[in-house]
Amino acid sequence: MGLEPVSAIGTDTTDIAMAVKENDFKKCDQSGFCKRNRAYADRAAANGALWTSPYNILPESAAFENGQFRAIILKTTNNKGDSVRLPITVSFTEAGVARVTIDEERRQNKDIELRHNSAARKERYNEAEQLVIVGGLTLDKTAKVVSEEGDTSTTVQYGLDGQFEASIHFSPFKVDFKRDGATEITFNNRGLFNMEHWRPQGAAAETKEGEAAPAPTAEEDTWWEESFGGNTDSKPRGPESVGLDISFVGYEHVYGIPLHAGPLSLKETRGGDGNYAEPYRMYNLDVFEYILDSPMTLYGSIPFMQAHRQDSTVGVFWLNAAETWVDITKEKIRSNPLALGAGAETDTKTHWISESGLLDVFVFLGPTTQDVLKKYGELTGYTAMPQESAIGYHQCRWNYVSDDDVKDVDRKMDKFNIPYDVIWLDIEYTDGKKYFTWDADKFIDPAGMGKRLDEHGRKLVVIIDPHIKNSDDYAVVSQLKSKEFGVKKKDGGLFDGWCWPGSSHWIDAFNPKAVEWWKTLFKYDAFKGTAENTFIWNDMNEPSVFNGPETTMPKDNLHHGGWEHRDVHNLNGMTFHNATHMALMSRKSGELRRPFVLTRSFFAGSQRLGAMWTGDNQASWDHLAASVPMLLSQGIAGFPFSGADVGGFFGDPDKELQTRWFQAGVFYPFFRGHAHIDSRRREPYLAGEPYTAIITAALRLRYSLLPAYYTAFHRAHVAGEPIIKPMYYTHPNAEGGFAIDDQFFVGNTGLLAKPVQAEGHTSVGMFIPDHEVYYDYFDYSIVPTQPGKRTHMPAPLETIPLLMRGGHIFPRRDQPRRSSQLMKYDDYTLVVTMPRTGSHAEGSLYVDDGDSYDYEQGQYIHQLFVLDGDTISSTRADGSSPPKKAGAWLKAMADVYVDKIVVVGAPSTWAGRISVTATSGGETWTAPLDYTPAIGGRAAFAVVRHLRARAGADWQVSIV
Ligand code: NBV
Repeated sequence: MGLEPVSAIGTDTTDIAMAVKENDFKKCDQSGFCKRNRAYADRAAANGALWTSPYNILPESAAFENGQFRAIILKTTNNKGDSVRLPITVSFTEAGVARVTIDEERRQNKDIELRHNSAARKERYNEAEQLVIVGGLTLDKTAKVVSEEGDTSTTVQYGLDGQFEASIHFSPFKVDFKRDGATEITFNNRGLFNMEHWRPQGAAAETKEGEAAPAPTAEEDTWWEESFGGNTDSKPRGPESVGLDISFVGYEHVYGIPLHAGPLSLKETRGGDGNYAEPYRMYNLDVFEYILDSPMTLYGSIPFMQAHRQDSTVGVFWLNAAETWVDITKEKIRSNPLALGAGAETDTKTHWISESGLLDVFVFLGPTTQDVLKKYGELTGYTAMPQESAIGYHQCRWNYVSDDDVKDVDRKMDKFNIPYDVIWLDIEYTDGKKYFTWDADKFIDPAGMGKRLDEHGRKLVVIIDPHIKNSDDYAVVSQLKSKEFGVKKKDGGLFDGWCWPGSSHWIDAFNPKAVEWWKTLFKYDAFKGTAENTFIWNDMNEPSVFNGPETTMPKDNLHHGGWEHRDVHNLNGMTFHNATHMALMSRKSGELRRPFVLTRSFFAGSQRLGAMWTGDNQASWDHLAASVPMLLSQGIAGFPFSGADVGGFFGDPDKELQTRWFQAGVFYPFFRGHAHIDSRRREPYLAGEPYTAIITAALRLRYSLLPAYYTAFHRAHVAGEPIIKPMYYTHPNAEGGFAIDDQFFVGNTGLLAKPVQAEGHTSVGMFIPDHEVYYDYFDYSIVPTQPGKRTHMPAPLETIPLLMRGGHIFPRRDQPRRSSQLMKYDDYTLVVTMPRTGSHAEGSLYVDDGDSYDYEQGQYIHQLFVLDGDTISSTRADGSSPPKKAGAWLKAMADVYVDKIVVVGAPSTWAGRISVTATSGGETWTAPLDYTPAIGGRAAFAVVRHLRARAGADWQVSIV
């Protein structure tokens, strides 16, 4: 960009941005394979009982051994009885997960030779597992066949105590998955299983020798070639889609398959009042200015779905990286006597359709949402423990224009006492969009800038995109070319397309050697000006290609191993994110630090690599409201480290919107303010009073809750728990909450938040899921509640509706400071909330150095806090012993205390007590206690001060 003024930059880029609109993206009937499979479903429905699926298991091929059922499915392809052989494997894992994999047998027949002399691979894509699955595949050797009905079916019992069963029916092929004898999930019950087998071009019609083949039918005209928006996709392998109906028996709600801008509880997609008319689409695309309440695809996808009814959650994970569509319909059924519970009168029927690849589906039978998430995480990995700073506030805009600008923002945030941890640089920091370079006129001393930030524990994130400028004076591109690390065209030549830098090439991060090369570019001495406190932002990795079909890469492009882009598209973003993640791990030998990499595009497994955000939203109230269900959806799809641009990317939020957005953003797991280059500056200190003060108070709330957030991240890291949790997750039997997606609990703190998401609103109706007592977070008043009903909560602009559920304990750090790093060794406060009945409350604290992997060697503090009657205790949470040798961080933590305990709803028997007795490691001491009786609607509370109980030690406090 050189010396161009900011406004000029803005005009250029916005023009490009505005050019893309909804109609530039495919609907199902503009995507050949989707249309064909939907039509197949329509034909099946129209034929009703007369419809027979042409897929049958060959009884003599069926065998069960060592936790796996194997057989051949015969697909009858025409009325002459010709058939195709499809090997099926149903695997049962030790964790009680079933996996159904169906491939197509390769035929050594020149008829199926590829039409083009294409370099594309001939198998169905079968490498998604290598990139996505990291564990959980050990087979359950105790799984056993419990009934074999001659030639008709095999039933396998598996899972803990043989709780689960899979009944595999042969003719037609169908599988019923059962828990405790009741069918929860069925495959191919509606007969929509469809594997478009390989065939020679022109093979559709039965022609006699010498006769010309008839013109293709409407169904066939997209088999070998397909055009959309002026782009033609050649299909060297012809039709090869895979479709399957998956029904959730007795389940009214389904969730997951992000990223879509719609409600958490997914809608029906076959038209009708309030429903969508299009299936949910998963094909990672740069859909800027996206529309809300839509099944349209966005930047990332996780083909993982859960179904929920009272007290039961089950799930499926569709491991396929090609373009995928999912139709959803719901059908009222007779009451199912075995499947009791609200919502059990409805079946949710889904129809999954992918363009290519294997059929590969994992089935989780619950019964809790957490069981499903834990097992999904064992397979695809859990959220990486973040850099501690990464869960603080991030200040971003497109663009901070110079190093002086960065330093100025940094200074002003301090001047206004506004905490933040990370400042970001968007694409304009580079020399002409050549990543790994700096615009030397504007960023005169990047290293000095980084150093200045480091002085108060702050970090810098710079953007690195996957498009590499095709220019003569750029070493990165010459290396990419000479080493052949770029994505290729269908003819094997290097692919070039158009993106920010103009003509560009794309790194093929599927290629392990390209990843090795990518790593070299991030070394401190290669990417000059970066340092330990520099982290990375990966944008545009869907990939976004301005002149490509649907703003992405042609599907017939080729990747490492000869796979077509069509096969791997949805994995593309993750492979790039992975390359950058690996690169940050190897910037300097001997330095092993946790990377922080934000990605826009993602797939199942991306949670292992960093954070995501919801892309280019708008500065409008409806986009603020849309962010909450989107992030809840990410959380229950195993990728909770997620956020939305606070303030909205496009446009200028008014001050009320900006303030409310911050009040919501403080709860986002990834919390970043960001703005388009054409928008007005909107750093929090510019808002003016009272807004700046209100935003600052919100930010302080986040910072005081960082210990609770970090603890929640640890739960995500070890068990796949969401960071912010929807009602159906925390209250699986509270039916009224199953579709609620505008409020959430934070981790296991019992904090229930419902940020204001509408203009001019000064109150909210908060859904109360249970009989527990709820206290207002800020004034300790007992909120009058009725379970299953909404409670009216006043919420003037300066207020965030936030409740504390009785029975919890959560850690805070109350000393306001400028960054999380400056709080590293601050003392803790514990907040204890007395339950409605009894006097038991629980919570925990997990903390480590927030930067290294030393926690894997026991360098962490993890304490469980319990209130029982008049005693509060802290004990090591996981039963392990502390490490023999404390490292520097753990040593420093020896002087960090739980110094204050606030007990909200303290019993009146504590009135008049003025001290507590603390014991730890044989020592006993006392600390002062203040008891404040209840008054009006406010609960009584007690505060223990100057407790000086070591955060990392076991102790007991008795209020006697
Ligand atoms: O790099 C510029 C922007 C970035 O600010 C935004 O966050 C990304 O989602 N980027 C998209 C490219 C173009 C946006 C119109």
